[in-house]
Amino acid sequence: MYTVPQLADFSGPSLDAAVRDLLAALESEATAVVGETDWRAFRDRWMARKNGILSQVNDLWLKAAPGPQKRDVGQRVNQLNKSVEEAVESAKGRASGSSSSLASEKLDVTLPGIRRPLGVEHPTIRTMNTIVRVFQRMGYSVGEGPEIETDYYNFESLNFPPNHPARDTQDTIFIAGQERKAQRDRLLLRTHTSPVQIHTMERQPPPVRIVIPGKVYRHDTPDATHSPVFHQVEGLVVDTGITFCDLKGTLDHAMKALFGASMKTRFFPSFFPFTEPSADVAVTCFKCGGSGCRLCKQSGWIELLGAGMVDPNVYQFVRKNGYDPAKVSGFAFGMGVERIAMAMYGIDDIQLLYSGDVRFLEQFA
Ligand code: FA5
Repeated sequence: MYTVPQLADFSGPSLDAAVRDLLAALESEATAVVGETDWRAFRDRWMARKNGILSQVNDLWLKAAPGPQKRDVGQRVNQLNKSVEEAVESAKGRASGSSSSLASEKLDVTLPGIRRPLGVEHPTIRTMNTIVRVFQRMGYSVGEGPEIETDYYNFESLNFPPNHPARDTQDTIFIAGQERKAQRDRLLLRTHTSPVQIHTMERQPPPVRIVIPGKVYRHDTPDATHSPVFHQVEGLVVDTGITFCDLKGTLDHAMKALFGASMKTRFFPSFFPFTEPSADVAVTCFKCGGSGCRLCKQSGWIELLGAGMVDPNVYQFVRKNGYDPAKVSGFAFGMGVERIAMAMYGIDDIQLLYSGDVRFLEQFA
């Protein structure tokens, strides 16, 4: 490793030899620099104010030179300063792999580019958006609500009193460790989008015309038409003089807008605590055309949604906000989005929608 020598004499040949040795050391150390860390060490070894090689040259050669030789030594030392600066600068370019190494690279503009595959909407989300658009065209607004709900919004305010047997049809996941809370404040994963009916009526007085898409959770065993996590689109209309005819006409129009003018709908009597009367709405089975198969459980019909006239008891929970059952009436419905996607695209197993199999999903691109 090079060290700056003390000069025995300051004659021209002796200075020439010393300068030659120093420049040789500079060149070989500069070529050994490969990375950022190397370069820093190289720079400091040669240029550090305290004890760097240049500062030693200054002390041992320039300051030590006798008066008559000072001028000659000074010129050589200036030259050395420049050489070191240049060597450090060009080593920097190589160490960072930047400009100088890029300059030596060639760009072949004829090579094919990197093609990034474009994603598309999942068929479930696409169906949900299609349903929402059908209702937007009828003048509905669009809302949202939380997936984690309190017992009050998911059940109690929808007229499912504590311990009511109808709660069993919508068992779900409850957040643990809430025993100390009053039952109505306990948190759970919502089993349907209907709690957003109450949130909406708390936020705005009648008239209301809204659809609410979202994800819901149930303790349901997976099979060809059931999943423990699925999507619904809720609808709520409240105004003066709304009747069951409005409900039937609206849903029949929506089903025809989704499936085509020849699609038949059927209203079966049903029960929901928050609607009276209530109905399950089904469409002709798209697989067997109505003759009966495994998918429709031999009934010829696929149930797509629940609906009914808002039960006057529900208005009691939002009465302060202008919902007087003597003055207003309304209807509500909740559609299973996956079931509608299945009917729209002829998918005979709901589980395919959650499998994440690209070969399946690509068909909807
Ligand atoms: C309800 O969830 C009511 N909240 C619907 C409602 C809203 C009625 C407003 C009256 C007024 P139901 O449990 O039937 O109802 O579910 C509605 C739809 O969700 C069903 O018709 C079906 O299409 C779909 N669905 C229900 N359970 C599942 C499941 N496990 N997997 C996939 N889809 C389901």
